[in-house]
Amino acid sequence: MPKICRVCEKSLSEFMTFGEMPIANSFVNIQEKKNQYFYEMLAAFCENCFTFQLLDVPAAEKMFNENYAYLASTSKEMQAHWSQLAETICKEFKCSEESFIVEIGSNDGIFLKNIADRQIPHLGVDASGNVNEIAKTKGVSTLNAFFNSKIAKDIVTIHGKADIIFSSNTMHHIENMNEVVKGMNILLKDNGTIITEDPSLKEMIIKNSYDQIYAEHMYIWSLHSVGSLFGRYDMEVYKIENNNQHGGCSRYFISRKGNKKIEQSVIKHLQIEKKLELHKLKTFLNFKKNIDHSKRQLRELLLSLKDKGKKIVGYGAPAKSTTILNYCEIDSSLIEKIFDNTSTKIGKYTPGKSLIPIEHTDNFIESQSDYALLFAWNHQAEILKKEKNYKNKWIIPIPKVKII
Ligand code: JHZ
Ligand code: ZN
Repeated sequence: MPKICRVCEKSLSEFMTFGEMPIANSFVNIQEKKNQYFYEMLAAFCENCFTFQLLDVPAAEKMFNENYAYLASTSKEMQAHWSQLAETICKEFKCSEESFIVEIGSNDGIFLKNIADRQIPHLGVDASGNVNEIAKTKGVSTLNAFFNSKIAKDIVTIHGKADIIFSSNTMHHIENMNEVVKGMNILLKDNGTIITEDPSLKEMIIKNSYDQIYAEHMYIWSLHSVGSLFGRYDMEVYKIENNNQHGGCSRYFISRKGNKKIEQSVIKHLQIEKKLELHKLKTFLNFKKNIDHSKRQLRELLLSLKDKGKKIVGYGAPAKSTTILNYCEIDSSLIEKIFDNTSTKIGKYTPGKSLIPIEHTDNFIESQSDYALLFAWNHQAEILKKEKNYKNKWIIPIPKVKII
């Protein structure tokens, strides 16, 4: 039976298995170690609408619930990033007390806090109750729900339509994206703007950052595929911006068709994607080869260091580390512990077969390791600055396995 694309319902081309995977953000405690949920992580590409996606993924409630481990505000750099964007959006779209901004996937309020501080009417919708509660403490109004067309109608009834629908690092987490875009279509004013930001397929292919792929990241979007998705609802991308967050993200500005002039950035970006052949299956077959190569290199390096009696720890336990650890078959015999500053992860173990204990980053220096594998490679500058007293070696896993 061919598998069907979630966006356009045509047949998918499966190009790779990562093997058995746990849910990336489901860090486990001692009692949960033996009773984990696994699924086979299979990657596929749709040659019709150009969407990169995973095949079967765990039910949304298994991934986004009261125990959701990722707190966006753990990084100062991320706080600055969203505060700057809020300022830009407020200026560019002349937001005022008359405006209404809705965020889908508002996490701990890292973005909407900046909107709330300006007294602009807003609403954050997030499926994970624990992060909603944190957002509320920052003065952010939130709704604990999975966004869909029903929720969109309810919001319109209570608050009216939105001038801006914002969504960062969320569009790649939601299985039924047609339902989300239907909801956006209901919620958006005729001249409103949708702004979404997600890890970019272009950057993932260039950097070989396969660790962006895990169940929660069931899509990695490109301008080609975002265009296909919103095109189904008579909307189009009129502007695109790129930044280095999370290893390389694209920010899409979307309006109803013909409402805004298509900017040069869109035309240029489409050309770059075509040059990289992001619309062709052969690119993903080649990606698979590069991923296999990276696994071999990382394992060989860790095994040879262990042979020499070196002590190796990890730094950062991002969701991304679940893919690297499980796909590269790394456990606590190779990496003793991982240091991370997230309260919801400390004292737990990395999920799946890796089961590496996580400790607070305050204990990093005194652990006296010879090598620290930087799983949070996208925060390299911030972390190396913070840990300037660490005098030994770092192993950087992405884009190429290297020691610095
Ligand atoms: P970080 C998350 O990905 C999950 P992750 C999610 N699926 C998503 O889409 C993206 O974000 C947006 C730690 N750390 O940001 C904190 C330190 O310990 O790369 C985090 O556990 N010290 C929602 O999980 C991890 O590293 C530090 O100084 O891949 C980084 O996770 C810093 C800066 C981070 O996101
Ligand atoms: Zn498709």
